[in-house]
Amino acid sequence: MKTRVTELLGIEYPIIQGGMAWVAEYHLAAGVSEAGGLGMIGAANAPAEWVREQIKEVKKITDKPFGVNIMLMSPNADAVAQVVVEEKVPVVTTGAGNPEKYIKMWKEAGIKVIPVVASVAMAKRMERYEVDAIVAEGTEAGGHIGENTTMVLVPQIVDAVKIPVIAAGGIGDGRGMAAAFMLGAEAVQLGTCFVVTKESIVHDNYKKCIVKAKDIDSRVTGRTTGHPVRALRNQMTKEYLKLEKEGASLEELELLTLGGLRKAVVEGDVINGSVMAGQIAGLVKEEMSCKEFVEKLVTVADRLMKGKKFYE
Ligand code: TUI
Repeated sequence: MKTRVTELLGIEYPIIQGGMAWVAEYHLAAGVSEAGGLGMIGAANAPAEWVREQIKEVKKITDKPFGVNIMLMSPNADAVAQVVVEEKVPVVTTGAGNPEKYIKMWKEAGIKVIPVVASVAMAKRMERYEVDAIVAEGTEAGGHIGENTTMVLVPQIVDAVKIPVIAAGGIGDGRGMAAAFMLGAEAVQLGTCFVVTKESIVHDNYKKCIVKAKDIDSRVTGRTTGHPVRALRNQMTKEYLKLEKEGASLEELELLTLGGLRKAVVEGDVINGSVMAGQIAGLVKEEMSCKEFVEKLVTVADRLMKGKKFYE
């Protein structure tokens, strides 16, 4: 399974872990990197010094490559952008915005830069800034999302740019991985499946919610505010969507979601908290180690890409 992405990043398998807020801390990142993929620390809204500590902890556990995901809407994005340079992080992915102002600095520091995008226009723009690869994230993904599905976004971005494309959103097993490769992707990024791994430190209630989820259990809040976010349906999404329908103010809506992800991940309050997950949650049935999961993913994808049947 060698592709331009495995070559670029120096990883065994073309699999990247999503930079999920509160979830993607050093235990998970090290677990995925040790399994042969690219583990990520999700900086989200965290202070830069927290990110620095996480980087140091990953390096204690593994010598393999890893990365940091920078959420560009964070008030700490500028400071985190500096920390990844100081700590010589091998790979940076970005989300929820345009990373242009940092790219030159990161490239000069030898960092591989991989923005997550949700449109062809943004992918082309990033290519002009000489980024190393692009993650094309479909609306099936959890958390902050764009409009296009992975099925339509990936081939259009593959045709629009020359740099490698990594598919994300709705990928949950070897079939999804093989399908993404058929669309022209050279790697996949997964989030939801890695939430339910042994190395993931999320509250057990959060893992149980994903394992119990059915295909129709995800909701998108915040379409009216311009910040659509996908999470599993619960009391919070129900109230949020009701308020949104009633034309509630941004302040009222924010009050409902403030700290919601932390509440669910750390405290296990999966009723009032925000249980962000992708549409593929319905496919996730058991907790595995990162190594078990990655190996199963690769084994099935490899068989399918060699023309063998899934069920043989
Ligand atoms: O970033 C994500 N997913 C996220 S970030 C996050 S933290 C958060 N929590 C609550 C509310 C909002 C954020 C949770 N999940 N995925 C990557 C991603 N990036 N999806 C879409 C985009 C994106 C959107 C617009 C990338 C670029 C972009 O460009 C806009 C521009 O500036 O032109």
